[in-house]
Amino acid sequence: RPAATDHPDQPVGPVAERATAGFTSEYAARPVGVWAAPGRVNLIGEHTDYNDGFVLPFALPQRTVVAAAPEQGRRWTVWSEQAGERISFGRADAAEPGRVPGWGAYVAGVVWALREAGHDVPVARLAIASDVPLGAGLSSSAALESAVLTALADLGELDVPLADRPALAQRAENGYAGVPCGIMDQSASLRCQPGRALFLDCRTLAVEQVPFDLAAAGLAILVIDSNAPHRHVGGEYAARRAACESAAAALGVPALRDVAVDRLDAALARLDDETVRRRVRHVVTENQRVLDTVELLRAGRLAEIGPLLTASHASMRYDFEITVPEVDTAVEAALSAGAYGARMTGGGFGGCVLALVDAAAAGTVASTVRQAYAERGFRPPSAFTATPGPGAGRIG
Ligand code: GAF
Repeated sequence: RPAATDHPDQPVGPVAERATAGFTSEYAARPVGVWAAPGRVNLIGEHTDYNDGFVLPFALPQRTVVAAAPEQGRRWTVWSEQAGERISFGRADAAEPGRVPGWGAYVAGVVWALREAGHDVPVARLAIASDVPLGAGLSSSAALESAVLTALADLGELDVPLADRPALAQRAENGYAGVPCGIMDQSASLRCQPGRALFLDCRTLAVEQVPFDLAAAGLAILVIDSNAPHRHVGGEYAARRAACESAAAALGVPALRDVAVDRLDAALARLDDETVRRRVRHVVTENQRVLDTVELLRAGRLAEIGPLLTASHASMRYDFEITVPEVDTAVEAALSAGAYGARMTGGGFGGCVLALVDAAAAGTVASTVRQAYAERGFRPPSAFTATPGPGAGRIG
């Protein structure tokens, strides 16, 4: 029976060929199927997901591919091209968070989360290849979780509705790998559609597939990898999350989502810590910027979202304090070269910047950013243009 997530129209690209070839050489057998899940770029709505707020990501064409087949034995075996190694784990390992370390935790975590939810997860052999850049804030871990989840659900014919999958993949990351992320990245990887941005209400998990046809508007999203070295990302992320949660408690609301933007000043007046006030202001105004962006996209006014993107960056820079000099430089240089708007995307402290540009200007904007980097002695950035691709599904 066809899975709900099938995308038979997807071409089997080089990554899929590498996963399949890897499977064949590692296991001396053919996979029974091939599944893929994308990385993501978040158009707007940063650090709003764990505040029960709004996000608007789209799927990248870059994907993580899993070639897989069921296995008679008792251990899951997983080969990763990127890691250059093969690991295996049994039921006991998958029953106890932390027993499988490193990249394998994201695979064992999916088995764990599915089993915890009562599913009879098939034992399998997997081979994984990916062209989602690692550690660039483009959700390589969510792509891995989502690809593995989609593959195992199909292989075992598990009854896991698409709408329930992001929470399972997030649980793998929170509960097994120990990363306190929100639900955005897994939702993007699993639920995005080509040519659309995914408007997600992180409280109700309601989604709207918002038209985002850049090419038709003569526009492009330039993704610039800041190449900034990672700086305490995990600890800072957890600290921002804790500050938001304690502010919500102090304000007597379930989450910062419940602070209305027209009541923001009154709410801020009730908080005595200046840093916490700025954190709250970011989240509340960022939620409103997502809503405003969605309104413009619904009306087909794509270029007009530029100022919202740039305002989002300023909010992350001065209020949430999650940017670094490399990303600020990339944003400023992109704007100086004529971008409609630019902002850091993802959790922060490095990672990528996105710039909304005329399609014909993408090269000029990228070279202006490179030049600004050279002047400041930063490691050269890399850049590519991104079009919204499909979410996770079976591709072979
Ligand atoms: C990371 C997290 F994984 C997401 O859940 C989200 O909080 C994001 O940072 C910030 O918007 O990607």
